[in-house]
Amino acid sequence: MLDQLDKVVATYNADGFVAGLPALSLSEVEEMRAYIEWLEARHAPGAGGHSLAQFFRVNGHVVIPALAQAARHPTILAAVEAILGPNLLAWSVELFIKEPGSAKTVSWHQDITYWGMGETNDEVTAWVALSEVSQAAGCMRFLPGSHLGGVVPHTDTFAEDNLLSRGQEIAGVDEARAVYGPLAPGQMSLHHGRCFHASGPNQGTDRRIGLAIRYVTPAVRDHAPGRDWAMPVRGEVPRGGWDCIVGARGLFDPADLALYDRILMGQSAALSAGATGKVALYEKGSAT
Ligand SMILES: O=C(O)CCC(=O)C(=O)O
Repeated sequence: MLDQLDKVVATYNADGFVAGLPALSLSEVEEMRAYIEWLEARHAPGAGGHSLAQFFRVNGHVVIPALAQAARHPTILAAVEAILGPNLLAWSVELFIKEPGSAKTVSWHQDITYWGMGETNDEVTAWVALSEVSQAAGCMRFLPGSHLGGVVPHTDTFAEDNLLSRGQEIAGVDEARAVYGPLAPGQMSLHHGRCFHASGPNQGTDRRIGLAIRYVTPAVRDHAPGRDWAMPVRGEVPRGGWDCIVGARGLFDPADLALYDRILMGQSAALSAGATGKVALYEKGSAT
């Protein structure tokens, strides 16, 4: 196992991503998917002035216990710890869902551009497949080695079929060098916040469901301005820097809903910085 993790770290350091790693068992996938679909059937309006769709895309772990729990999964944490070290916090838990036949895509981007964390290496996203995430289903593709440079300019497009908050995109990516990262249900990829990545439409017959968990270390806050919130999941709880949260206490708990508002308000300035239009995803009442 340790030997395998060494290889994972070496690939991640060289390429900025690694795909096809085991994360959840098939029964865990089934349980999580069934729960997500139960929420969609019963709780689509959401709570506290936020739609379920917004909770799914932004900080779901603050109000939905199963998403907070997923960020503590030992198999995922073992791989993330091999990359980031023993002290880990979950900054965000999100779902990226593409319905079968949907034209939704994700343009080429670097995650960290608008996170208000500078260009840190102390973060990684674990993206876990909760369905078959093949090339036809619109899996992610990555540009190997692109994390080794800095953050490059992004242009807001606000394109309707773009799943990103402002449809931001990097121009002129050499797509011929891109590598697809297909995943079987329960597998995950890990990617660096500066690694260029994108994904195409879902041309399959099933939903494409991905659970993206963004991990950071205490060190991220040493040089970042303002304040920010994260949920310690392994190792020491930071004594400063981060505003530490425990994660959802119950589904849409009133205290968590109030915290959700504070976090969204606190983070939205960075997440919407420099936008050429309204970034609805980070506004209360977003139907996203
Ligand atoms: O789900 C996708 O296709 C893209 C997800 C993504 O950009 C991310 O997790 O950083």
